[in-house]
Amino acid sequence: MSTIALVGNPNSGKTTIFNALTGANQHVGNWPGVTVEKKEGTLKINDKRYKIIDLPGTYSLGAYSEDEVVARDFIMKDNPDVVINVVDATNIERNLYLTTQLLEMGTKVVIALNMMDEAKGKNIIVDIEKLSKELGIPVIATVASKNNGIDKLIEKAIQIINLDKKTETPISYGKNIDEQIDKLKEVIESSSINNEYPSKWLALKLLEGDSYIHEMIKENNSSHIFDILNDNTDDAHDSIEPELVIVDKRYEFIGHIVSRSVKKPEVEVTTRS
Ligand code: GDP
Ligand code: K
Ligand code: MG
Repeated sequence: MSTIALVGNPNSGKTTIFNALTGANQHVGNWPGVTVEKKEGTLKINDKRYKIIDLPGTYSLGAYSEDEVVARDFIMKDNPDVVINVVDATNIERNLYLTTQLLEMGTKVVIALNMMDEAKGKNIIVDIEKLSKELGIPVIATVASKNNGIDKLIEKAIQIINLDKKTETPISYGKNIDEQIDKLKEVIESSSINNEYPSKWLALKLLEGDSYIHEMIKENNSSHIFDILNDNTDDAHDSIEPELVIVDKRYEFIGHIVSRSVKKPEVEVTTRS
C-alpha cells in the first residue's frame, strides 16, 4: 500500500485535509518513544488503498522539538511515496521555509496551497503556475474547510507516486558552503555511517550543527568526520556561522520565488509632517 504523508505548519489545514481524505477510516495513537500524537488513516480510490499519515505540525525540520524529529524521521526512514505539503496561502514566505527543507530531503512533494479563500479576502494574488514552475513541484489551490481542490490534490499526489523521477530543486548556499557540503558528502559516503539518510542531507545537517545528527555520527564511531567539519569551519572562520548562511540562503531562495509569483497589496505607509 502506498503511503501519503501530510506535512505543514501548525494550523495550515493538515487535519482538515486528513479528515477529508480518510473520513471515518482513521486511527489515533502515539509515535513510539514520544508523546507526539500519531494520526493514521486509509483512503480508497478506484479499489486502491493508500495509507495517509497526518504528521505533527512544524515550522522547520531541524532537531529542536520532538515534533520536528518525528516528522523528518518519518520522511527519511519510512519513505512515504509522496508528501503533501500543506501551505497557508496567507503566509506563504514563512510556510515555504518548511518546503525548502522538504526539497533538501529529496522527497516527492506536492503543495496544497490552502486557505485560498482567506488569501483572496486579503487581496493576495498567487500565480499558481509560476509558483509551481519556480519551485519545481506541483501546486494545487485548496480550501480544505470547504472541500475545494481536494480531489485534484489527491489526483496529483497519486500521479506523482507513479512517476519515477524524484523532485529535486537544488538550493545553493553559496560557493563556500556548497563546497563544504560536497567535501563532507564524500567523507560520509566512504564511512560506515548507516545510509538511512542521504549523505548530502547529512552533510547539510552537520554544517547546520544539528544535535541529533551529530550524536548519530558520534555513536557510529565516525568522529573523523568531525575533524573535517572543524577544518572546514576553521577555513571559514572569518565568515559567519554556516547555519546562519544556510537559513539566509533558504529565505533568499523563497524571496526570489515569491517576488515572481505572489502579489500582495501594498502596505499603506502614513507619514506625518
Ligand atoms: P492543522 O493544525 O494543520 O491540522 O490545521 P487544521 O486542519 O486543524 O485547521 C486549522 C483551522 O483552519 C481549522 O479551524 C480549520 O477549520 C480551518 N481551515 C482549514 N482549511 C481552511 C481553509 O482552506 N480556509 C479556511 N478559511 N479555514 C480553513
Ligand atoms: K490545529
Ligand atoms: Mg492538526
